Amino acid sequence: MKRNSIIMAVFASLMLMLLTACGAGGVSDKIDVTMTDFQFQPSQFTIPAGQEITFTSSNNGAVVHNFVIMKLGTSAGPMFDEEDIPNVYWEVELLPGASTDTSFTAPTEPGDYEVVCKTEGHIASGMIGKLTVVPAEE
Ligand SMILES: [Cu+2]
Repeated sequence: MKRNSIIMAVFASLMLMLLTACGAGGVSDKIDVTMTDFQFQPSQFTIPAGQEITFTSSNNGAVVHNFVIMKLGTSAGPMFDEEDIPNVYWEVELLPGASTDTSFTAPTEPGDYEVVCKTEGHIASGMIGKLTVVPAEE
C-alpha cells in the first residue's frame, strides 16, 4: 500500500514537471508584456495562427511606448517612420503608467514577425521583439 502511494506521488510529480515544461517556452494564446525604458519584457512570444490572443500590458516607463507587430517579411529597420505605417499588422500605444487588457487575432501565416516600439529612437534603444506564429493545433 505504502509503496503504491509513493509510486503514484512520483508519477504525479513527473506529470507536473512535463506540463510545466510544455507551458514554459510554449505556445500561448496570451501575451503579457511589460514595457520599460527601453525594453519589452519578455521580448519573445509564440502564438497559434489565426487565434484570438489576449493581450495584457503595462507601461512601467516614463515615456510613451508602443507594441507594434509588423507584417510578415517586413521590418521597421533602425527607425520607425512614415513608410513603415502600411506594414503594421497590429499595434497598441500606452502612456507612461498605463495598462491595457485587449485582444487581437493572430496572423494566419506562420512565421517570425518583428515587434517594435514606434516611439522615435526606441528601436535604436533596444525596444524590439519577436513574435513567432505557429500553426494552430486541431
Ligand atoms: Cu518605447
